[in-house]
Amino acid sequence: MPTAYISIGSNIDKEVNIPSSLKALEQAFGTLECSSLFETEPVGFIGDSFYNLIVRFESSLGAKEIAKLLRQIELDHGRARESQKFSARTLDLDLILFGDQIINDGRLQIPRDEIERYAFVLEPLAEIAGNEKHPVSGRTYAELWRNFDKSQASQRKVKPDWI
Ligand code: PH2
Ligand code: MG
Repeated sequence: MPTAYISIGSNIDKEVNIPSSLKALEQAFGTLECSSLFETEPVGFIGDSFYNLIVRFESSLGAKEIAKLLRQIELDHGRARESQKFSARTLDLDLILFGDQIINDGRLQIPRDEIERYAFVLEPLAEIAGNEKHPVSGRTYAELWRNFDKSQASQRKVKPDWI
């Protein structure tokens, strides 16, 4: 079964939405492995800080089915349907990787280019999958994170008592 990696982000009621989303993901997909939780400054706009993390699970579902379930969990958590990319959000769930699959059909992009672009995705990914290779570049996530320009990134690991 391919391994799915989901990037999770929230900057509205994040102390509620993150643990609740983890419960919903576990119900939908089974056992999750989680990265550390990071508190991160918003990238691309000014606003409240985010919680971001990466989870992974194995799944016999297809990428489209997984993405559809993620959309439903977002909506269940009060996500506005047509929210702007660079705006506050209750919950953002993105399928960023699915095995070695490469998909670009206009709706789904796997691997997501956010992996190489944003510290809030790459740092937690490198933490739980450092030795795995990016299916396009062939570089490991540890290597990508080592070479990442961290001068703009403002984030730290946090451990709230619900984690
Ligand atoms: N998501 C965005 C835009 N900016 N910044 C942080 N820190 N974390 C996010 O998850 C995030 C963001 C669009 O999805
Ligand atoms: Mg996103």
